[in-house]
Amino acid sequence: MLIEEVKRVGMDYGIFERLRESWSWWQRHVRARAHVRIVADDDCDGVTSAFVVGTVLERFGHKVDFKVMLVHSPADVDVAMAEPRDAYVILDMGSATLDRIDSFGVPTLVLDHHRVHDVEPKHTFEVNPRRVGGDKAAHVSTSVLAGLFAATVDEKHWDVSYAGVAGGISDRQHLGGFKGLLGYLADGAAARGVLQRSKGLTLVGDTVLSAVTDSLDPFFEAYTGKPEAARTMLKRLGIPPEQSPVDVKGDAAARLAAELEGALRKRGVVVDRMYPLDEERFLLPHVPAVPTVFALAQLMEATTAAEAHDLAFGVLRGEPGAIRHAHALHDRRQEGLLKEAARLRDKKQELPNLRWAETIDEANTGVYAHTLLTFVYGDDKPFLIVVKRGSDAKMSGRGSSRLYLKGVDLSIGMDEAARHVGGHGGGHPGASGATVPYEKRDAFLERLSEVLGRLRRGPV
Ligand SMILES: [Mn+2]
Repeated sequence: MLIEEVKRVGMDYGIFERLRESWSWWQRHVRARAHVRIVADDDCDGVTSAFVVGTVLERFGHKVDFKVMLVHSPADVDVAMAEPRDAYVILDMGSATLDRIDSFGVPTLVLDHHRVHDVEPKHTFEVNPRRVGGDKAAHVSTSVLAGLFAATVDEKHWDVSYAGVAGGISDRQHLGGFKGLLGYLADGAAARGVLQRSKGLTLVGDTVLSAVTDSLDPFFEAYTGKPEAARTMLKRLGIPPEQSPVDVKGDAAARLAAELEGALRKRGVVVDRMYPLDEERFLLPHVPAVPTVFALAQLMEATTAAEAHDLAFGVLRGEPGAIRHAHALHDRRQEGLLKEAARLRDKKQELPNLRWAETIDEANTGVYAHTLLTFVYGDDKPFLIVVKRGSDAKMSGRGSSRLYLKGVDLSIGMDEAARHVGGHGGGHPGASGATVPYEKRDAFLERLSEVLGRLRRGPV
Protein backbone atom coordinates (compact mmCIF):
# COMPACT_ATOMS: atom_id res chain seq x y z
CA MET A 1 0.00 0.00 0.00
CA LEU A 2 1.29 3.45 -0.91
CA ILE A 3 0.99 6.62 1.15
CA GLU A 4 -1.23 7.98 -1.65
CA GLU A 5 -3.68 5.10 -1.20
CA VAL A 6 -3.98 5.66 2.54
CA LYS A 7 -4.57 9.35 1.84
CA ARG A 8 -7.09 8.68 -0.90
CA VAL A 9 -9.36 6.84 1.55
CA GLY A 10 -8.78 9.56 4.15
CA MET A 11 -7.19 7.27 6.72
CA ASP A 12 -3.80 9.00 7.03
CA TYR A 13 -5.07 11.73 9.40
CA GLY A 14 -2.17 13.94 8.32
CA ILE A 15 0.17 11.62 10.23
CA PHE A 16 2.97 11.38 7.64
CA GLU A 17 3.44 15.17 7.61
CA ARG A 18 2.99 15.40 11.37
CA LEU A 19 5.68 12.77 12.02
CA ARG A 20 8.12 14.56 9.69
CA GLU A 21 7.47 17.79 11.62
CA SER A 22 7.91 15.95 14.92
CA TRP A 23 11.34 14.71 13.90
CA SER A 24 12.59 18.14 12.77
CA TRP A 25 11.14 19.62 15.98
CA TRP A 26 13.01 16.97 18.00
CA GLN A 27 16.32 17.68 16.27
CA ARG A 28 15.89 21.41 16.87
CA HIS A 29 15.14 21.02 20.59
CA VAL A 30 17.03 17.97 21.81
CA ARG A 31 20.82 17.97 21.69
CA ALA A 32 22.85 15.04 20.44
CA ARG A 33 23.69 12.50 23.18
CA ALA A 34 20.81 13.81 25.31
CA HIS A 35 19.51 11.60 28.11
CA VAL A 36 15.93 10.70 27.20
CA ARG A 37 13.26 9.09 29.37
CA ILE A 38 10.58 7.09 27.54
CA VAL A 39 7.36 6.67 29.52
CA ALA A 40 4.99 4.09 28.07
CA ASP A 41 1.58 2.68 28.87
CA ASP A 42 1.80 -0.75 30.51
CA ASP A 43 -0.02 -2.68 27.78
CA CYS A 44 1.24 -4.31 24.61
CA ASP A 45 0.67 -1.17 22.53
CA GLY A 46 2.68 0.96 24.97
CA VAL A 47 5.57 -1.48 25.37
CA THR A 48 5.96 -2.20 21.64
CA SER A 49 5.91 1.56 21.03
CA ALA A 50 8.63 2.06 23.64
CA PHE A 51 10.77 -0.63 22.01
CA VAL A 52 10.48 0.96 18.56
CA VAL A 53 11.04 4.59 19.59
CA GLY A 54 13.75 3.59 22.08
CA THR A 55 15.65 1.64 19.42
CA VAL A 56 15.53 4.59 17.03
CA LEU A 57 16.67 7.16 19.61
CA GLU A 58 19.49 4.91 20.85
CA ARG A 59 20.74 4.42 17.30
CA PHE A 60 20.60 8.20 16.91
CA GLY A 61 23.00 8.51 19.86
CA HIS A 62 20.70 9.31 22.78
CA LYS A 63 20.99 7.65 26.15
CA VAL A 64 17.54 6.16 26.73
CA ASP A 65 15.82 4.77 29.80
CA PHE A 66 12.29 3.44 30.16
CA LYS A 67 9.48 3.79 32.65
CA VAL A 68 6.37 1.70 32.11
CA MET A 69 3.40 3.15 33.98
CA LEU A 70 -0.07 4.60 33.46
CA VAL A 71 -0.18 8.36 33.00
CA HIS A 72 -3.83 9.33 33.22
CA SER A 73 -3.79 12.22 35.70
CA PRO A 74 -1.63 15.27 36.44
CA ALA A 75 -0.34 13.42 39.54
CA ASP A 76 0.81 10.55 37.29
CA VAL A 77 2.68 13.06 35.12
CA ASP A 78 4.52 14.31 38.20
CA VAL A 79 5.65 10.75 38.95
CA ALA A 80 6.55 9.98 35.32
CA MET A 81 8.66 13.13 35.00
CA ALA A 82 10.03 13.29 38.56
CA GLU A 83 13.59 12.34 37.58
CA PRO A 84 15.09 15.10 35.45
CA ARG A 85 15.97 14.23 31.86
CA ASP A 86 16.99 16.29 28.82
CA ALA A 87 13.85 15.17 27.02
CA TYR A 88 10.91 12.80 27.39
CA VAL A 89 8.81 10.67 25.09
CA ILE A 90 5.34 9.69 26.31
CA LEU A 91 3.67 6.81 24.49
CA ASP A 92 0.07 5.60 24.18
CA MET A 93 -1.06 8.28 26.65
CA GLY A 94 -0.30 11.94 27.30
CA SER A 95 -2.99 13.59 25.19
CA ALA A 96 -5.22 13.70 28.29
CA THR A 97 -2.56 15.46 30.39
CA LEU A 98 -0.83 17.61 27.79
CA ASP A 99 -0.94 20.83 29.82
CA ARG A 100 0.66 19.22 32.88
CA ILE A 101 3.35 17.59 30.74
CA ASP A 102 4.03 20.95 29.09
CA SER A 103 4.31 22.69 32.46
CA PHE A 104 7.65 20.93 33.04
CA GLY A 105 9.18 23.03 30.25
CA VAL A 106 11.22 20.08 28.98
CA PRO A 107 11.04 18.96 25.30
CA THR A 108 8.56 16.10 25.24
CA LEU A 109 7.26 14.08 22.32
CA VAL A 110 3.82 12.54 22.82
CA LEU A 111 2.55 9.77 20.54
CA ASP A 112 -1.02 8.88 21.44
CA HIS A 113 -4.28 7.79 19.83
CA HIS A 114 -6.68 8.50 22.67
CA ARG A 115 -8.98 11.49 23.08
CA VAL A 116 -7.46 14.91 22.42
CA HIS A 117 -7.99 18.17 24.32
CA ASP A 118 -7.80 21.84 23.45
CA VAL A 119 -4.27 22.71 24.56
CA GLU A 120 -1.52 24.68 22.86
CA PRO A 121 1.69 23.36 24.34
CA LYS A 122 5.00 25.21 24.06
CA HIS A 123 7.53 22.50 24.84
CA THR A 124 5.56 19.43 23.87
CA PHE A 125 4.97 17.98 20.40
CA GLU A 126 1.90 15.78 20.19
CA VAL A 127 1.23 13.34 17.35
CA ASN A 128 -2.33 12.02 17.57
CA PRO A 129 -4.50 10.87 14.64
CA ARG A 130 -7.60 12.06 16.48
CA ARG A 131 -6.51 15.68 15.95
CA VAL A 132 -7.67 15.14 12.36
CA GLY A 133 -9.78 11.97 12.43
CA GLY A 134 -11.66 12.56 15.70
CA ASP A 135 -13.35 9.53 17.23
CA LYS A 136 -13.52 7.92 13.79
CA ALA A 137 -9.74 7.47 13.57
CA ALA A 138 -9.26 3.73 12.99
CA HIS A 139 -6.62 1.14 12.11
CA VAL A 140 -3.99 3.05 14.06
CA SER A 141 -2.45 2.30 17.45
CA THR A 142 0.42 4.14 19.11
CA SER A 143 2.75 1.32 18.05
CA VAL A 144 1.74 2.01 14.44
CA LEU A 145 2.62 5.68 14.97
CA ALA A 146 5.92 4.53 16.49
CA GLY A 147 6.68 2.30 13.50
CA LEU A 148 5.92 5.14 11.11
CA PHE A 149 8.02 7.53 13.22
CA ALA A 150 10.95 5.10 12.92
CA ALA A 151 10.51 4.95 9.14
CA THR A 152 10.33 8.75 9.02
CA VAL A 153 13.63 9.15 10.88
CA ASP A 154 15.45 6.80 8.51
CA GLU A 155 14.55 4.09 6.02
CA LYS A 156 16.87 1.68 7.88
CA HIS A 157 14.56 1.66 10.94
CA TRP A 158 11.94 -0.31 9.02
CA ASP A 159 13.68 -3.33 10.59
CA VAL A 160 11.72 -2.75 13.86
CA SER A 161 8.37 -2.23 12.15
CA TYR A 162 7.25 -5.77 13.07
CA ALA A 163 6.90 -4.59 16.69
CA GLY A 164 4.61 -1.78 15.57
CA VAL A 165 2.42 -4.26 13.70
CA ALA A 166 2.27 -6.61 16.72
CA GLY A 167 1.16 -3.73 18.95
CA GLY A 168 -1.53 -2.83 16.41
CA ILE A 169 -2.86 -6.39 16.46
CA SER A 170 -2.92 -6.45 20.23
CA ASP A 171 -4.84 -3.16 20.13
CA ARG A 172 -7.35 -4.91 17.78
CA GLN A 173 -6.71 -2.37 15.02
CA HIS A 174 -6.55 -5.20 12.46
CA LEU A 175 -10.21 -6.18 12.95
CA GLY A 176 -11.88 -5.56 9.61
CA GLY A 177 -8.52 -6.07 7.89
CA PHE A 178 -5.05 -4.55 7.73
CA LYS A 179 -6.16 -1.14 6.49
CA GLY A 180 -5.20 2.49 6.87
CA LEU A 181 -1.96 3.27 8.68
CA LEU A 182 -1.63 -0.27 10.12
CA GLY A 183 -2.08 -1.66 6.60
CA TYR A 184 0.58 0.72 5.31
CA LEU A 185 3.02 -0.31 8.06
CA ALA A 186 2.42 -4.05 7.53
CA ASP A 187 2.72 -3.72 3.74
CA GLY A 188 5.91 -1.66 4.11
CA ALA A 189 7.38 -4.29 6.44
CA ALA A 190 6.46 -7.06 3.99
CA ALA A 191 7.93 -5.13 1.03
CA ARG A 192 11.24 -4.91 2.95
CA GLY A 193 11.33 -8.56 4.04
CA VAL A 194 10.78 -7.70 7.74
CA LEU A 195 7.49 -9.59 7.54
CA GLN A 196 6.65 -12.31 5.07
CA ARG A 197 3.20 -12.78 3.62
CA SER A 198 1.54 -16.14 4.20
CA LYS A 199 -2.19 -16.85 4.03
CA GLY A 200 -3.57 -19.67 6.17
CA LEU A 201 -4.95 -20.49 9.61
CA THR A 202 -4.59 -17.36 11.76
CA LEU A 203 -4.99 -19.11 15.13
CA VAL A 204 -1.79 -19.35 17.18
CA GLY A 205 -0.34 -22.38 18.99
CA ASP A 206 2.31 -25.09 19.02
CA THR A 207 -0.09 -27.42 17.22
CA VAL A 208 -3.33 -26.85 15.36
CA LEU A 209 -5.04 -28.84 18.13
CA SER A 210 -3.81 -26.53 20.90
CA ALA A 211 -4.49 -23.47 18.70
CA VAL A 212 -8.17 -24.48 18.62
CA THR A 213 -8.56 -25.77 22.20
CA ASP A 214 -6.71 -22.78 23.77
CA SER A 215 -8.59 -20.15 21.81
CA LEU A 216 -10.42 -17.59 23.93
CA ASP A 217 -10.94 -14.88 21.31
CA PRO A 218 -12.76 -16.38 19.54
CA PHE A 219 -14.03 -18.82 22.15
CA PHE A 220 -15.30 -21.99 20.46
CA GLU A 221 -18.12 -23.32 22.64
CA ALA A 222 -17.70 -26.84 21.18
CA TYR A 223 -13.89 -27.00 21.17
CA THR A 224 -12.21 -24.49 23.52
CA GLY A 225 -10.89 -26.50 26.47
CA LYS A 226 -12.23 -29.72 24.84
CA PRO A 227 -9.29 -31.56 23.21
CA GLU A 228 -11.21 -34.77 22.46
CA ALA A 229 -13.96 -32.97 20.55
CA ALA A 230 -11.38 -30.84 18.71
CA ARG A 231 -9.29 -33.90 17.79
CA THR A 232 -12.34 -35.67 16.34
CA MET A 233 -13.30 -32.58 14.32
CA LEU A 234 -9.75 -32.13 12.93
CA LYS A 235 -9.58 -35.80 11.94
CA ARG A 236 -12.93 -35.49 10.19
CA LEU A 237 -11.53 -32.54 8.20
CA GLY A 238 -8.36 -34.49 7.38
CA ILE A 239 -6.05 -32.17 9.34
CA PRO A 240 -3.32 -33.81 11.49
CA PRO A 241 -3.95 -32.45 15.04
CA GLU A 242 -0.21 -32.24 15.80
CA GLN A 243 0.57 -30.15 12.71
CA SER A 244 1.80 -26.58 13.26
CA PRO A 245 -0.99 -24.06 12.56
CA VAL A 246 1.49 -22.16 10.37
CA ASP A 247 1.43 -25.17 8.01
CA VAL A 248 -2.38 -25.22 7.82
CA LYS A 249 -2.89 -23.46 4.48
CA GLY A 250 -4.89 -23.70 1.29
CA ASP A 251 -7.88 -26.06 1.29
CA ALA A 252 -7.21 -27.36 4.81
CA ALA A 253 -7.24 -23.81 6.25
CA ALA A 254 -10.39 -22.99 4.29
CA ARG A 255 -12.16 -26.14 5.56
CA LEU A 256 -11.21 -25.53 9.18
CA ALA A 257 -12.13 -21.82 9.02
CA ALA A 258 -15.51 -22.66 7.45
CA GLU A 259 -16.19 -25.24 10.19
CA LEU A 260 -15.24 -22.93 13.08
CA GLU A 261 -16.75 -19.73 11.68
CA GLY A 262 -19.93 -21.60 10.78
CA ALA A 263 -20.29 -22.77 14.38
CA LEU A 264 -19.78 -19.21 15.66
CA ARG A 265 -22.31 -17.83 13.19
CA LYS A 266 -24.87 -20.38 14.39
CA ARG A 267 -24.41 -18.99 17.91
CA GLY A 268 -25.18 -15.50 16.60
CA VAL A 269 -21.59 -14.24 16.65
CA VAL A 270 -21.02 -11.43 14.15
CA VAL A 271 -18.13 -13.14 12.39
CA ASP A 272 -17.55 -10.16 10.08
CA ARG A 273 -16.21 -8.19 13.03
CA MET A 274 -13.48 -10.78 13.73
CA TYR A 275 -10.21 -11.20 11.91
CA PRO A 276 -10.88 -14.13 9.52
CA LEU A 277 -9.54 -17.53 10.63
CA ASP A 278 -8.10 -18.14 7.15
CA GLU A 279 -6.21 -14.97 6.24
CA GLU A 280 -2.82 -13.24 6.12
CA ARG A 281 -0.58 -14.21 9.08
CA PHE A 282 2.60 -12.17 8.34
CA LEU A 283 5.46 -14.52 9.19
CA LEU A 284 8.43 -13.21 11.20
CA PRO A 285 11.45 -14.59 9.33
CA HIS A 286 13.97 -12.85 11.61
CA VAL A 287 12.58 -13.61 15.06
CA PRO A 288 13.55 -17.15 16.12
CA ALA A 289 10.85 -19.30 17.73
CA VAL A 290 8.07 -16.78 17.02
CA PRO A 291 6.46 -17.82 13.74
CA THR A 292 4.00 -14.98 13.06
CA VAL A 293 3.27 -11.44 14.10
CA PHE A 294 0.08 -12.81 15.71
CA ALA A 295 2.16 -15.18 17.85
CA LEU A 296 4.33 -12.21 18.82
CA ALA A 297 1.26 -10.19 19.82
CA GLN A 298 0.12 -13.10 22.00
CA LEU A 299 3.49 -13.32 23.80
CA MET A 300 3.46 -9.55 24.30
CA GLU A 301 -0.02 -9.75 25.82
CA ALA A 302 1.09 -12.50 28.21
CA THR A 303 4.22 -10.63 29.35
CA THR A 304 2.54 -7.25 29.75
CA ALA A 305 -0.42 -8.83 31.61
CA ALA A 306 2.16 -10.27 34.04
CA GLU A 307 3.81 -6.81 34.22
CA ALA A 308 7.03 -8.52 33.07
CA HIS A 309 8.14 -5.56 30.98
CA ASP A 310 11.83 -6.47 30.74
CA LEU A 311 10.77 -9.86 29.46
CA ALA A 312 8.50 -8.17 26.90
CA PHE A 313 11.48 -6.13 25.63
CA GLY A 314 13.54 -9.35 25.49
CA VAL A 315 10.86 -11.01 23.37
CA LEU A 316 10.85 -8.05 20.98
CA ARG A 317 14.64 -8.25 20.70
CA GLY A 318 14.22 -11.93 19.77
CA GLU A 319 16.10 -13.33 22.79
CA PRO A 320 15.50 -17.11 22.93
CA GLY A 321 15.45 -17.25 26.77
CA ALA A 322 12.91 -14.44 26.99
CA ILE A 323 10.75 -16.08 24.33
CA ARG A 324 10.78 -19.42 26.20
CA HIS A 325 9.88 -17.70 29.45
CA ALA A 326 7.11 -15.71 27.73
CA HIS A 327 5.71 -18.93 26.26
CA ALA A 328 5.53 -20.44 29.73
CA LEU A 329 3.82 -17.30 31.05
CA HIS A 330 1.33 -17.43 28.19
CA ASP A 331 0.52 -21.11 28.76
CA ARG A 332 -0.01 -20.60 32.48
CA ARG A 333 -2.15 -17.50 31.94
CA GLN A 334 -4.22 -19.18 29.22
CA GLU A 335 -4.86 -22.21 31.41
CA GLY A 336 -6.13 -19.96 34.20
CA LEU A 337 -8.28 -17.87 31.85
CA LEU A 338 -9.87 -20.93 30.23
CA LYS A 339 -10.67 -22.52 33.57
CA GLU A 340 -12.15 -19.35 35.01
CA ALA A 341 -14.10 -18.53 31.81
CA ALA A 342 -15.67 -22.01 31.95
CA ARG A 343 -16.47 -21.62 35.66
CA LEU A 344 -18.07 -18.18 35.11
CA ARG A 345 -20.10 -19.56 32.21
CA ASP A 346 -21.60 -22.13 34.59
CA LYS A 347 -22.13 -19.59 37.41
CA LYS A 348 -23.87 -17.02 35.22
CA GLN A 349 -26.86 -15.24 36.76
CA GLU A 350 -29.52 -13.37 34.89
CA LEU A 351 -31.75 -10.33 35.38
CA PRO A 352 -34.30 -9.04 32.85
CA ASN A 353 -31.75 -6.81 31.08
CA LEU A 354 -28.31 -8.12 31.96
CA ARG A 355 -26.27 -11.20 32.78
CA TRP A 356 -23.54 -11.31 35.37
CA ALA A 357 -21.07 -13.55 37.20
CA GLU A 358 -18.61 -13.02 40.05
CA THR A 359 -14.89 -13.78 39.87
CA ILE A 360 -11.86 -13.32 42.12
CA ASP A 361 -9.55 -12.76 39.13
CA GLU A 362 -9.49 -8.98 39.18
CA ALA A 363 -6.89 -8.65 36.41
CA ASN A 364 -8.97 -10.19 33.62
CA THR A 365 -12.56 -9.08 34.19
CA GLY A 366 -12.72 -7.45 30.75
CA VAL A 367 -11.57 -10.67 29.05
CA TYR A 368 -14.31 -12.69 30.75
CA ALA A 369 -17.05 -10.15 30.08
CA HIS A 370 -16.04 -9.95 26.41
CA THR A 371 -15.80 -13.73 25.98
CA LEU A 372 -19.09 -14.56 27.65
CA LEU A 373 -20.98 -11.78 25.89
CA THR A 374 -19.57 -12.31 22.41
CA PHE A 375 -19.12 -16.06 22.16
CA VAL A 376 -21.25 -17.76 24.80
CA TYR A 377 -24.47 -16.00 25.82
CA GLY A 378 -24.91 -13.55 22.95
CA ASP A 379 -25.22 -9.78 22.92
CA ASP A 380 -28.95 -9.44 23.50
CA LYS A 381 -28.02 -8.30 27.04
CA PRO A 382 -24.80 -6.76 28.43
CA PHE A 383 -22.56 -9.04 30.50
CA LEU A 384 -21.08 -7.87 33.82
CA ILE A 385 -18.23 -9.37 35.76
CA VAL A 386 -18.23 -8.58 39.47
CA VAL A 387 -15.16 -8.77 41.68
CA LYS A 388 -14.92 -8.06 45.41
CA ARG A 389 -12.17 -5.68 46.44
CA GLY A 390 -12.06 -4.88 50.13
CA SER A 391 -15.52 -3.61 51.03
CA ASP A 392 -16.26 -2.67 47.40
CA ALA A 393 -17.65 -4.51 44.42
CA LYS A 394 -15.92 -3.63 41.17
CA MET A 395 -18.01 -4.12 38.05
CA SER A 396 -16.72 -4.54 34.54
CA GLY A 397 -19.36 -4.62 31.82
CA ARG A 398 -19.41 -5.24 28.10
CA GLY A 399 -22.16 -4.37 25.65
CA SER A 400 -22.21 -4.35 21.87
CA SER A 401 -22.87 -1.97 19.01
CA ARG A 402 -26.15 -3.83 18.38
CA LEU A 403 -27.26 -2.99 21.93
CA TYR A 404 -26.01 0.57 21.62
CA LEU A 405 -28.04 1.06 18.43
CA LYS A 406 -31.08 0.07 20.50
CA GLY A 407 -30.25 2.78 23.02
CA VAL A 408 -28.49 0.56 25.57
CA ASP A 409 -25.58 2.76 26.65
CA LEU A 410 -23.84 0.85 29.41
CA SER A 411 -21.89 3.90 30.63
CA ILE A 412 -25.12 5.78 31.35
CA GLY A 413 -26.55 2.75 33.16
CA MET A 414 -23.41 2.16 35.20
CA ASP A 415 -23.23 5.81 36.22
CA GLU A 416 -26.87 6.08 37.26
CA ALA A 417 -27.10 2.72 39.05
CA ALA A 418 -23.79 3.28 40.86
CA ARG A 419 -24.80 6.73 42.11
CA HIS A 420 -28.08 5.23 43.31
CA VAL A 421 -26.16 3.03 45.79
CA GLY A 422 -23.43 5.52 46.69
CA GLY A 423 -20.77 4.42 44.19
CA HIS A 424 -19.47 5.73 40.90
CA GLY A 425 -19.27 4.41 37.36
CA GLY A 426 -18.90 5.27 33.70
CA GLY A 427 -16.79 4.58 30.62
CA HIS A 428 -17.85 3.84 27.07
CA PRO A 429 -21.28 2.73 25.77
CA GLY A 430 -20.00 -0.80 25.12
CA ALA A 431 -17.32 -1.13 27.79
CA SER A 432 -17.72 0.44 31.18
CA GLY A 433 -17.15 -0.07 34.86
CA ALA A 434 -18.41 0.87 38.30
CA THR A 435 -17.33 0.65 41.92
CA VAL A 436 -20.04 0.30 44.59
CA PRO A 437 -20.17 -0.86 48.21
CA TYR A 438 -20.10 -4.68 48.11
CA GLU A 439 -23.13 -5.00 50.35
CA LYS A 440 -25.09 -2.97 47.76
CA ARG A 441 -24.09 -5.28 44.94
CA ASP A 442 -27.54 -6.76 44.38
CA ALA A 443 -29.29 -3.40 44.65
CA PHE A 444 -26.87 -2.03 42.06
CA LEU A 445 -27.46 -4.91 39.64
CA GLU A 446 -31.24 -4.65 39.95
CA ARG A 447 -31.15 -0.90 39.40
CA LEU A 448 -28.82 -1.31 36.43
CA SER A 449 -31.19 -3.82 34.85
CA GLU A 450 -34.04 -1.34 35.32
CA VAL A 451 -32.09 1.55 33.80
CA LEU A 452 -30.97 -0.55 30.82
CA GLY A 453 -34.56 -1.63 30.24
CA ARG A 454 -35.66 2.00 30.28
CA LEU A 455 -32.91 3.00 27.82
CA ARG A 456 -33.71 0.24 25.38
CA ARG A 457 -35.87 1.09 22.38
CA GLY A 458 -37.73 -2.01 21.28
CA PRO A 459 -36.53 -5.61 21.25
CA VAL A 460 -32.84 -6.28 20.58
MN1 LIG B 1 -3.24 1.89 22.43
